This record gives sequence, C-alpha cells and structure tokens, in this order.
Amino acid sequence: MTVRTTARWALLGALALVVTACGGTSGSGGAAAASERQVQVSATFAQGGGGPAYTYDTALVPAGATVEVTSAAADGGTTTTLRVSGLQPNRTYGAHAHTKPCTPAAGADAGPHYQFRPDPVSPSVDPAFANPQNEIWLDVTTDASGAGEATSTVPWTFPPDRRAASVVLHEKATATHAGHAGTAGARPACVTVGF
Ligand SMILES: [Cu+2]
Repeated sequence: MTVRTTARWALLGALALVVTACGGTSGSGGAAAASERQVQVSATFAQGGGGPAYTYDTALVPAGATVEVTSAAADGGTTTTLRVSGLQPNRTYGAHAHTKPCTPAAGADAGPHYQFRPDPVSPSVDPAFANPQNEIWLDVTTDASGAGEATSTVPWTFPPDRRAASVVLHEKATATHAGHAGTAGARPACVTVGF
C-alpha cells in the first residue's frame, strides 16, 4: 500500500504578472505574487486501516483499487482531477468533494457535499445550489480495465477556514433534476483530501 500526501503553497509569480497585466490597473508594478494552493493525494483503497482511502463496498470498489486526487487553485478558480484504477469496468461512479474527512467506518461520516455558496436547506437537492459550479463534481466513467479520470473546474477558491475534506465515490452517476440534484446513491468509498 502506498500513500503519499502533499500540500504545498506555490508562488506563481509569472501567473500573477499575467493577471495583473489583464486587470487593466497595472503599470505600477507593485502587485504581490499570487499564492496558489496545490494538493495531491495518491492512495490505495482498503477496508479499515489508517486511510486516507477507504472502501466500504468491495464489490463496487475493491481493496487494492487506487485513487489520486489533485487540486490546484489558480487565477481565482480551482481545478480538481480524480484518477482511479481497479474499479468495475465500464461503470459510472458519482464523485464529489465532501465537507468532512473519511473514517474507516462509513461513507456517511464524510458529511454533505462541499458547497461554495451553502444551501440554507438540508439536505441540498435544489439545482440552484447542488450543481457542478457550486460543488466539485468528479463523476468518473471507467474503461474496460476499470480505470478512469475526471476533472472539475469551478470559478472560486476555498476560503481558508472552510475547505472540503474528502472525495466520496458513489454507486451511480449524479442526478441533476430538482428534488434529487446532487444525489448519486450509496457511498462505496472515500478518500480524505486536505483541500
Ligand atoms: Cu457525494
């Protein structure tokens, strides 16, 4: 089992210059370098254990399946990529960023979906809030070998004091219609990600 977790702050000075140049207010040259957070987690799903990746349903997410999540903030947005292998072939799994870390016990412990603009109603099934611009959706369809990749880009960055904490894999694709938006069935697996 391999686990690698890194979180670092990269100074993207070149990007800051581009942003400044496009902002229409440059010219003084006094802009501070942008500080852009990057996160990467690579892990193997296991039942129990020390995490960060847990399976709760080894038929849908076998022990030994792998997951990688990368997330990077840049230019006011956040791009997150999910890569999986060892899952069921030719199947769509719902996947989202959730508010709490995973536990060995159950996917429910990861809490609700992270929402940049929180829905005052819970559970949130209103498409005005439960949508892939206000949440991070990473639904992934596997190939014949059980591998897949998905990317989300949202037009916001996490407030420092209110970040997502995990990515949950669900049993089916994410619904989008009113009354069910954001739902994707059971939670066979979860990986803790320090967004
Ligand atoms: Cu979810």
